[in-house]
Amino acid sequence: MDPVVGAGVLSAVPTAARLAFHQSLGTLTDDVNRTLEARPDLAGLIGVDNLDLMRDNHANHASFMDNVFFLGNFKLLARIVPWVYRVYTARGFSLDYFPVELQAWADAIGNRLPSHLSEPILNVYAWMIRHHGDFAEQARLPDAAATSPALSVDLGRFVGVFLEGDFKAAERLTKEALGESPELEEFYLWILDPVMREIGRLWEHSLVSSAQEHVASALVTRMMSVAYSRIDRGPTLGKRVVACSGPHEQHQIGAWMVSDLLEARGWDARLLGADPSPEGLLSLLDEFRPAVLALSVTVPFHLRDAAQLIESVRRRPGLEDLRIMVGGQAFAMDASLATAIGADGYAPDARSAALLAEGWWEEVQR
Ligand code: B12
Repeated sequence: MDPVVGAGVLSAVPTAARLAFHQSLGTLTDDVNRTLEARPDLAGLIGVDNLDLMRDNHANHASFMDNVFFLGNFKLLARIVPWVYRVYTARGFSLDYFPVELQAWADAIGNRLPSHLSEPILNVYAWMIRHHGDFAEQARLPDAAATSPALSVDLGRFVGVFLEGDFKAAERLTKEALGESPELEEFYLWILDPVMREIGRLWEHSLVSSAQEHVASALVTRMMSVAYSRIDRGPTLGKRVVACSGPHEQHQIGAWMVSDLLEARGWDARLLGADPSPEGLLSLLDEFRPAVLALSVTVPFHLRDAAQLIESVRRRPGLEDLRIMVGGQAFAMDASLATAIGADGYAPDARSAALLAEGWWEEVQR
């Protein structure tokens, strides 16, 4: 059975229970680490030299569940769990680790929280444990390699040169695919975006290391800087946008693309990059007075932080007219998350982000 469909049976965790869970995240994570580390069969469950990876998984699990309870979105839970199974089994974890881990969370929650608060949370854990087989099956389904949305190029050649950080070769391949003076939008959306998606897919299957992923990201940012320097700027006509990633979010290439494509359409853009300080962002909004804030969120466990940031922007006197759009892969599985975190709009890619901002600007001018 597809767990995404089955997740419909779960009911929202009441506020008091999810706040108690939120406040106990550190303690619960320590309990789960201790329980797993005390098991004589640990090496069989997580493989060799994987203790830090297991602790990382527990920290991420805590943040992720906190977000799921905050959003009351169990389809998100059902969609992410197979990804977790895939990533960790590709790194030597046994499938048997997951029900053991989930039971350790259930025991820790049962021990630490009073029963009227733990009960609704334990229902969710019982459901996850019951669906272990379904999650394992979903994780085993083959996934297709990323392709360019409009070009029939061999992305594998690009992936190879990006993983080596080979600027010259990447430039040569780009010119072969898009001609001597590639359009910014085509270069970003038809080449860089799918190439990075494919590198992510390979990382997920442990076929690419984190170091290689970093090398590829560095090359992308170098190539984007060169492309950016060629933008033909006209007068900005007062159209102002601030673009950044959400709090704690390290993925920033998407926000850069949104910012650059808006600049190419005559917007005056301020790009803050990754993990901005909420206070710094608010001060910039006060001073710069943009019409649009474009916020990028990739990792689902950063959604709660993004929601809190949006809430503080909404409460800020003087920013009542600011429109907030969100995008990034956290919304790819479920676009309704954009409204759930308080945004005015969502766009699936940087081109549609630019069109949405233009539409908003035209509305204001009328
Ligand atoms: C590069 C990369 C990194 C780099 C980021 C470097 C940088 N300077 O940005 C580093 C190494 C830091 C990193 C870290 C991590 N990463 Co990473 N990363 C990637 C990778 C390979 C590419 C990301 C990227 O730049 N894509 C290209 C951009 C252009 O795509 P995009 O952001 O989606 O943007 C497009 C649209 O979404 C949209 N858009 C984006 N932002 C916005 C904003 C608005 C307002 C709008 C309207 C539209 C919009 O427009 C863009 C262009 O069309 C992806 C794989 C993938 N599928 O993308 C994994 C991926 C995102 N990472 C992943 C993970 C798990 C992580 C880590 C948790 C673990 C790790 N790998 O170390 C950490 C988390 C760090 C953190 N705290 O945020 C997972 C997330 C999976 C999930 N289910 O959550 C992915 C999907 C890999 C995978 N297949 O498993 N990562």
